[in-house]
Amino acid sequence: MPTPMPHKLVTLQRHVIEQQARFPSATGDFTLMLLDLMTAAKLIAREVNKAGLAEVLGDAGHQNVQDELVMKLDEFAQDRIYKAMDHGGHLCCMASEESAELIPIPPEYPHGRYVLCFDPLDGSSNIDANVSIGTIFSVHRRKSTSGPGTLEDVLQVGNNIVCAGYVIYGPSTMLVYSTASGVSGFTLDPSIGEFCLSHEDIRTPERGKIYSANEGNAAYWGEADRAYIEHLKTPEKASGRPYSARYIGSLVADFHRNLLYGGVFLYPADRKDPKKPQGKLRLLYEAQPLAFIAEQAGGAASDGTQRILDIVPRTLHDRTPLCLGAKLDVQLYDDFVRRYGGR
Ligand code: P6P
Repeated sequence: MPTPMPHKLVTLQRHVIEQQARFPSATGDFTLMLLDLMTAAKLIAREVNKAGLAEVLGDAGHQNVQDELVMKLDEFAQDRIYKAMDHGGHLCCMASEESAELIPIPPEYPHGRYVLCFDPLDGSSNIDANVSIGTIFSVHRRKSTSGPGTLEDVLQVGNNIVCAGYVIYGPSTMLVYSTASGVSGFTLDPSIGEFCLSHEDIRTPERGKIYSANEGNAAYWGEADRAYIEHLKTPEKASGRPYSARYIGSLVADFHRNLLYGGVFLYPADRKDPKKPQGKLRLLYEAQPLAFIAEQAGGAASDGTQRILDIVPRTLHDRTPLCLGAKLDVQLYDDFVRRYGGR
């Protein structure tokens, strides 16, 4: 019995090209850049999906049978994205959660109009337990006019994002992205090596029924954070409370479930680690891209006092408190922060 196929089989390539057609002046540069990124995602998916079987777990440094250096999965993901994106002439530079400094394009390759920020494998500490993990990315247009990209090209507000998305490596591999005209989800069909449209125009519910937060950190949160989570746990029929607690500890997995089912994710500033007074999550590689997706799907994202997309990054590795998901739940968090006089 042949595999039933949807009548309207839309691959990611076709979708990206159809998006390009909406911009008559488009050169195809942006499209080719996205297709290069998609290739990297497929290669990472292949390695992640066999992680339990092949020598791709654990620490880097040991040689495999071909005398290749076997890399940890997140180093592998970083390497695959870099090698997919460094030579196409679409980027002027890159920035990664895994790299302390800005990643230049090799001088032998042309420098393009875009900047790529990415977290190559977020949640990779979960891979040994076979928990879903993900790649998160966002794209800006460069601000400088030519040549190698600069920090100024990377440290841009989220409002300037032209494309953002994530790949979730779970029971199936999905790529979810937006070019500021809604959010679409594609599921990888490994038998044909194509991402196929499976979630057209994703809209997230205005009010959720799930909250995702690591309550083990509650002693280190602010009063507003604790009061907000307690509020979501307090029965009140009209607002659908108490919400269900769902926390995987892998941001892409928690976000993706909340995006589809309706929910709010909270990672506040916590006093647990004095080196991270703004909390654990990175502005450029986690908060900004997912805030872009959330807003494009009708949701919201704030740090409790302002939209994530309005925050001006100061350094490559700025961290930020993050409330992300259903619009009314994020607005309610902001109200709690105001009511308690700040985070
Ligand atoms: P905690 C994974 O390390 C990560 O960066 C995100 O994917 C996840 O949401 C968060 O950290 C989990 O952090 O402190 O709850 O373990």
